[in-house]
Amino acid sequence: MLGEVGPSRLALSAVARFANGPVRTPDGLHWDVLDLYRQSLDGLRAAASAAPGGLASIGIDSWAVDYGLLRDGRLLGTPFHYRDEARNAAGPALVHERVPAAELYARTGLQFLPFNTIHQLAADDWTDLADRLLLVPDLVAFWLTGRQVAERTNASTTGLLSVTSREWDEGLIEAVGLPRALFPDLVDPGTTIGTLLPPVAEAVGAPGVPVVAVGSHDTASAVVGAPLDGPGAAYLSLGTWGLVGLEVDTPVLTDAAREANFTHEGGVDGTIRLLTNVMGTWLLSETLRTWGRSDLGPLLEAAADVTAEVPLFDVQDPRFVPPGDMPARIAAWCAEHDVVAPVDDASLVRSIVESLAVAYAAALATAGSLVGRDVRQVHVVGGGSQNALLCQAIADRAGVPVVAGPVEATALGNVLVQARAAGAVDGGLDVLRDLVRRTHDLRTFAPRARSARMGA
Ligand code: LFR
Repeated sequence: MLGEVGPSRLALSAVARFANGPVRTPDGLHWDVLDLYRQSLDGLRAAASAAPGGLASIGIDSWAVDYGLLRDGRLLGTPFHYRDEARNAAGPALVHERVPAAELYARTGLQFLPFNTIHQLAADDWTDLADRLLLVPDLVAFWLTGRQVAERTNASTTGLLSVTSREWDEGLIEAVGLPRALFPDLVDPGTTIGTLLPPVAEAVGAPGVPVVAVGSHDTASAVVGAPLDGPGAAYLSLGTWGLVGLEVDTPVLTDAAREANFTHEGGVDGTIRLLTNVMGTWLLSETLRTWGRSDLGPLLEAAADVTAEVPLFDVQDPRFVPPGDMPARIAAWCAEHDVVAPVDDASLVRSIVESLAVAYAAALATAGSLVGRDVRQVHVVGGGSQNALLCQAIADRAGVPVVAGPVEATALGNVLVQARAAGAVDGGLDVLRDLVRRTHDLRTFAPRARSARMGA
């Protein structure tokens, strides 16, 4: 994405896009990280040639928790995908026998997810071979600049960062038996990581361009790009996952927060995202993949016309996390719970949409009660904000307006942090969000009474 930013200007253009899917080999589920890097270089070349005055800087973000292990600067094997079933089954118990879950929460504030980096590392028998661990955006930054750092927002998803000091929790690293030297120096968003290595600069046609740390966890950048105004504005960053929560200044390390599985992810400018991971559009995309279809639009249209009640199922059931046949898994869930399964494709899609909306509404209510805030509206950002049927269902089920957009909140948050580091904009998150609001069309979905739904 190429961004242009000024005091009253914020524009993005997509110069390249590529698919990034899991690859299964006999030893497990992986990311094709070399293809990701090659595609990134192609994208950077396209961006450099499309930028009128050349590139001012480059910022990298990706999903969280996954990492490459290196020795002497060389990648050891192909990074695992956090949806790998075997590692997720093995890792948590190995950690919990050394450090109880409640202590982990008190130290790191991280919600329990089987794929938190700390759990993955416990199930990874190559950590002894490595002298460095880099999370995915940090790995790409290393290949671009030769500098090894850990960007702090993403580091907060490892389960090894202290929620209070925001430094590596050395006691915890030792308790789980990992070498301290694996973990590089932390940097905050806005810091220059380095400049493109000369051969890279030549390959992409961008000599001397700096790589600047941004909220390298995609959700951190998405929430910068979410035009929240005021404490009553919640967010739902809706892509593969639905990340639902509130931005807070201080941790809420209560039993209630732990039991509700609310996390404390590090945000830009020292903010904290008190949120929980809910299933996202993964259910829809895996359903489409199972059906051999690529276009969700017609299915959503058909789903919108369904007037009969559709079954509601628990989208948080762990069976839906690995890639696979979601229609069959939903049918199995319904059979086990004495619920009549959706009768056709349109009803199945409607059932997914309504079940997701119920889960988001519940998470919004919990977020409000944990912080003691009245949630007045929810900002839905990311690809899922284009799904009008889902946005309306969320408004209806949560009983608050949904403000949908921007679709590219993550890329906007990324370029805004770079632009601020370069001096093109000046101010706190409120100023950055105000610029988003002034430059992007947002669509509001007002909640409807129950009688107005389901075509009644
Ligand atoms: C969203 C996201 C979530 C994280 C999950 C796994 O893309 O980054 O925030 O929990 O992916 O990394």
